[in-house]
Amino acid sequence: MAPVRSWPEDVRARYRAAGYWTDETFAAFIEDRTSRFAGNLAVAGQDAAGTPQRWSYAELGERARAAAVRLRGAGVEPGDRVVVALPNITEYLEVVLGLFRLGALPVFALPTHRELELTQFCVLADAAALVVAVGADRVDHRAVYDTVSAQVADRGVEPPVLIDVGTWASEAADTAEGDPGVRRDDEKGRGDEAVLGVEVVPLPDISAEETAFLQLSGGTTGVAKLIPRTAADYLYSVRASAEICGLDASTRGLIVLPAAHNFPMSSPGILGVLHTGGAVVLARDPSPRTAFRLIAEHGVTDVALVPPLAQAWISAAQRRRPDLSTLRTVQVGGARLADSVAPAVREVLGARLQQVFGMAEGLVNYTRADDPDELVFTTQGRPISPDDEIRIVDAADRDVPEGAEGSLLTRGPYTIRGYYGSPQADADSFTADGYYRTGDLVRRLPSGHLIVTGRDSDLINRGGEKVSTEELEGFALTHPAVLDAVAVGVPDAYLGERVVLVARTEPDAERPDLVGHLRAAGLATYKVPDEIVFLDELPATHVGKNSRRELRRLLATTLAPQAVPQPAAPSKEHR
Ligand code: OOB
Repeated sequence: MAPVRSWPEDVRARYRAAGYWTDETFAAFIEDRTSRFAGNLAVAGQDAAGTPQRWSYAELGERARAAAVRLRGAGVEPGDRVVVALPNITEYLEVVLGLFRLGALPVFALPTHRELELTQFCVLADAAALVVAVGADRVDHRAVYDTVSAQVADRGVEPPVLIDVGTWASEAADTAEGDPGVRRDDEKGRGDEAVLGVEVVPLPDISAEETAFLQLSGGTTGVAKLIPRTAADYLYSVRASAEICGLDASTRGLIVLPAAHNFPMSSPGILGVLHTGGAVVLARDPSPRTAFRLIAEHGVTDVALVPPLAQAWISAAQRRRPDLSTLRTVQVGGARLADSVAPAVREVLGARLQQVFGMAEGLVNYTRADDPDELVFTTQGRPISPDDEIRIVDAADRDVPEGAEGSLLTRGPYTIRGYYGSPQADADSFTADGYYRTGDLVRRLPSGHLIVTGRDSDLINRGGEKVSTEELEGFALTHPAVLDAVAVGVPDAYLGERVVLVARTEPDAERPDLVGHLRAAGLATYKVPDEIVFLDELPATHVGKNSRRELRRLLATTLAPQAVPQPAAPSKEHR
């Protein structure tokens, strides 16, 4: 395993003494919760073939043990890294819990990652296996795997083996006939001792403070980095999140974002629900139609959304008037929710809004249940832990005056001190005394709540004038015809960067006069976009956030003066 810069021993001792860090490993967590809540419903969803599944905690535990045996049969050893790239299907939980049970380390890729990213992850993690679900979607996973294998080999690393969970359900059905005690592992053939449900792999010999899995750095720009998380730090954030968010055995948590992303996994997400004995409801796709059906069918109480999805739900709910009466909390995070959209969560979806500002590297902030609306609508919450250390600094790393905008630095009991085997990334992203440089610009209120005002790099520098993309987007979103808006800086020979606002409207809607709208809002002239581009759809990152990088690329090719307009070029409107 690659070296990792970790917490100093005195800090570890402090986190243990405070009760944040316990000895519980993921394997122990799974064993404990699946027996403690044995009779409760744990999971409802579809398997790779689209067959509905409902598993109790007892069955989930049994499946985790069986998956551990199966994974070991496929050549995965304790300590191995395994890249998991699965959609929100029930096999995802079998695989992840099975890897933890075996003591192997999941590397949480997303189902939309392809050759380029998967090769990067396999090389960075020196992965023993790549897990996909052939047949679960229209992707030719075998062809992707062949390319990844070849590219990984080209880079001098042993290629991963392919593990296809697309066949797991049918193999189990072929050999089990309903009785888990006689299910057999086909790879080993009938007759030997590898009988699933009978053979059990030993509990892994790892401590809770060792790296247990690798998350991907979620920034919408930059090169891939792997984030090493331990059971001690991660399960602390899960327990504390579940408590802050009020989860209990009655929780029905709908997972519409990619299950492997940090937000739906642990804030409080799947792990928070399993911690408290509630049920995880997996949505195969994030459309409002599917989600609304699942909410009514399963009595969903909690869901986590990114802002574009929250807006899609709000506009769909206004049209369709679905039964969302069981919904208690709609969490919105991952990107800045416009203040102007926030009230609609209660008005239209009938649920409490909770803003979540987190990062896979650690720090997570929540608005709290007893916060006044003003804070819930306009801030991104405050940190989970009293021991989350926050610094807000200027370009020279000096603390800014209280309440002023600055770059957010943080360290704490569940924020990493270094990436997985990337000394260069560590030097760039951490201070000498261990603070993580989030890259986010924030302001802090006296209550401790943070307002995300932008990214260090999301300021458009228009001839020396700084334009906050978030601010501009917020104003654009106050126009009723604008469904979504992203402001980006596009290279400009005169200004350095000029401001382009990309707005999404209904496909056949008349183009709104956004320049007039923004001027009327009293926005400084330098912030009024130099160009406005209307698109029916905005390019998205793998987790569904608007992708600024992809937009910049699109704009550079379709809007650059030297570029020949493409047939599918977006419509332009110059001011
Ligand atoms: C979550 O994690 P990542 O790793 O995909 O992205 C982290 C970055 C943050 O540094 C920030 O730039 C942005 O995403 N972000 C937000 C935000 N939540 C995340 N920016 C503004 N407002 C928010 N509410 O995105 C993530 C991880 C755990 C929980 C929630 C989100």
